[in-house]
Amino acid sequence: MDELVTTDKPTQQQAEMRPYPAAELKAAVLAKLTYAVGKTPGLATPRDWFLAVTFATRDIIVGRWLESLDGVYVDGRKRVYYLSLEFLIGRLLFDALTNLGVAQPMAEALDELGVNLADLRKIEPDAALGNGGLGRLAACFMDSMATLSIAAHGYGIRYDNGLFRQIIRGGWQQETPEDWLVNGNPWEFVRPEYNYAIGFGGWVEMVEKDERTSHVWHPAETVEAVAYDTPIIGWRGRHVNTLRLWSARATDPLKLEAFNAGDYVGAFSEAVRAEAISKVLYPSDATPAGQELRLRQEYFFTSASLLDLTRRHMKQWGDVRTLGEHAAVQLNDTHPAIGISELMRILVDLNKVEWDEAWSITQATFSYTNHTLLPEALETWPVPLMERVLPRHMQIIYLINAAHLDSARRRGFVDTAMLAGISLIDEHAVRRVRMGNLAFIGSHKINGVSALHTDLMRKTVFHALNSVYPGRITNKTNGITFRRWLIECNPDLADIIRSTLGERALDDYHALKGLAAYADDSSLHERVAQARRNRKAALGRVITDQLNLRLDPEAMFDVQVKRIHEYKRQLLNLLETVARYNAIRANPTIDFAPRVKIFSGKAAASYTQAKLIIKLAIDIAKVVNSDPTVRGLLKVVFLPNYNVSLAEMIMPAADLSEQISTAGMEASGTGNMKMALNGALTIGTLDGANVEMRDLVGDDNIFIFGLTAAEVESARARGIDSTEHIAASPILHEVLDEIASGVFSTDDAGRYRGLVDTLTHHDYFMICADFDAYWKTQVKIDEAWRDRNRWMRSSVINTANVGWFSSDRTIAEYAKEIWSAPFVPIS
Ligand code: 26Q
Repeated sequence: MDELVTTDKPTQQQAEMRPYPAAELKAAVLAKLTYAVGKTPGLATPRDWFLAVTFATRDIIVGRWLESLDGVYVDGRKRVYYLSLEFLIGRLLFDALTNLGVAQPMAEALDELGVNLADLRKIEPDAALGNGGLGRLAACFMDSMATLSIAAHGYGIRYDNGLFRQIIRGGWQQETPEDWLVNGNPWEFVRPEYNYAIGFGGWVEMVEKDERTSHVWHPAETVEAVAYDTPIIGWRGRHVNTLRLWSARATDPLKLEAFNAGDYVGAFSEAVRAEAISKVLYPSDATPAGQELRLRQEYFFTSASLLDLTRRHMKQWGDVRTLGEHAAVQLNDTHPAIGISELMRILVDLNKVEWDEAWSITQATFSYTNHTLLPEALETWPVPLMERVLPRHMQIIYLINAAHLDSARRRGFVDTAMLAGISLIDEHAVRRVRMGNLAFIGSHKINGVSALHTDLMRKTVFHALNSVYPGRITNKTNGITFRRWLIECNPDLADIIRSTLGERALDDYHALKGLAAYADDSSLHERVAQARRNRKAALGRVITDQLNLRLDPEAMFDVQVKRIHEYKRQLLNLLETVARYNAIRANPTIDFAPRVKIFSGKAAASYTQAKLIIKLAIDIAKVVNSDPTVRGLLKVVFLPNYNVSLAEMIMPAADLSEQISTAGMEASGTGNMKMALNGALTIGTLDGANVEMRDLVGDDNIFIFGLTAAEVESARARGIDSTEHIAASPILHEVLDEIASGVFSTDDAGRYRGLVDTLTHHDYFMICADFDAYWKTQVKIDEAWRDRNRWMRSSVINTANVGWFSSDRTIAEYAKEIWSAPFVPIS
């Protein structure tokens, strides 16, 4: 059992949820329909009902929210601030109902009104304020922080347009805007009283007074940040936190002079520029955008958040110098790293704190999570851009850097190349500010998101900084919230767990382990198999609706869903798909298990190669699915517009989970955890959290293949020509020849020639090197699938043993080892 870490433990432990009988909920929904929506039941559209139910649910939450806010203020417990440019939350209604424990009575109440809750659930748009793993992690963390009664605040941007909607035209991805706010957002509360003027550009004035030099920044432009709050309720409704998202508003919405002079467009142009800051989420995942607007977004939300949290601190404690004792600020990657220099500005320029003391406060307050080692995703900003947009911050960064390099030299680090490596400024070509180094030196702890990734952080990007500041890097392996990724998305499996292990197993992730005792229980197998069949049938209906394709629910569902990226190697899976297709056609008696290969994921709009991979998946699907000689042994599906809601359909329907990134490149992965929890077996490389997963479930219950991270490194050092691998593998050879020669692209035979050429001569992601091992492992999986008992045993062990991947465990570790913040374990 976890323990409270500090003595200032929450004293205001909130009361248990009281039961909400269906009759009471029915009356509440009808009242909301009348007075908040303004409709009678006879005239209400499904959306009206959705709003009425949401408002009624929100009322229950708000009561508990205000109590939580009060409780935190009264007991003065340390607050945690999670700064993230992305929160990929998805839908909230069913999540809230589940956490409040009222999903069942609400469904009954609605039944009596002739309304179906499952249908209403689908009306809510997905809040897709994130790209992928990093944004979804922030959402899972918000759930776990509320669940553990941590006094946490999430801070981010209220984008008018979240991640684009992916549509497929002629097999190609096209992006269309996702306007999730068009019909309003019933969950949010606008707080016009919390607004901050955020400055950009201008100049810095030096003022000498009383033998003290101070600096006054005169921004050329200011944009107002306005707060919108969403309550985030934890499991069993014990505690409610706030997600505060900032929206940009022009300080001066209209230039009246220009308007009066007839320049109607020009009169609004400054407002348009200001408000562009919260218009749209950058749709790139690990590929830097590098534009000025991105920097403006980063500074906008970071500055607003720090001004807001220092205001709150001053109100409660009255002394800015104690900030680090009462507040922990977690930087979700480097996107809010400009906050290091912003807090220094707030302390030194605005509150007249001495530099050295301000630096200690800053380091005590901040900590930083790194989510990727890909060199192209490590943020750096050109110095000239920083000087223009944030002139005072650039000065502060130079001062921090000078002190940092001085102290390193004093401690004996005198090697010039080493000092160049730890500097905040990259001096190659155009000078650039390294945001990772800034986040590192301004934080007391830096963490990676899986054991392997943290180890590689120490050995590669942060090797030099780690020797100057040993012990600062720590590992916090990612987790997922079991509320959304088990209880809500797989109610049948949750029921099996509840009836087998008791309600406790849904509270305490350790208790899930008890399921392992039933790993050979044939009646449990039968129930688990039935639950899976139900989820596969449900996903099958979605696929039939969208793609007009019928699937056999008895076939193995082989799933790879995630952002499309070369390092994630959807291409390796596609090569295997073609090899399987060839084998089935060549051998009429082959005893492959019937399989459905399911792909889903978005490509960054500008990532040509990723878009070509989507096209290839769809081209292959077309050929395979229409070939009668395949005899139902193989189907290929690309499901468009992957998002949180679609993931909730897919995760519990997976039999096989594909986690096949080039070793050393996937920081953690979290989809791997979602599928294993729901009983899928994993085929994967020793990468990210797959390594911990193997340790948890054991070698017999996971299929590991391929080069290790160390082997990838040495293979790359030797050179990466694949000619030998291809020559040694007739299967791979045939597949590549077919793809290159246009077997899957008869309308444009040369479409994939370049792609195959890259695989042959510049195979940076080691697809050819790993192909044979992958193929052999897939054949082993066909054998394992035929032994139903063995497969079900492994499936049950997967569910039982991955309890450790609960984000409650991850957050408890952050609270103890990074934030020193108190929390209450839930059981
Ligand atoms: C950087 C600069 C400019 C513009 C955009 C970016 C940018 C945007 C998004 C850089 C990185 C990201 C996203 C990274 C991400 O999602 N990483 C994933 O984080 C997960 C949670 O820790 C891990 O499980 C995944 O392995 C990791 O890929």
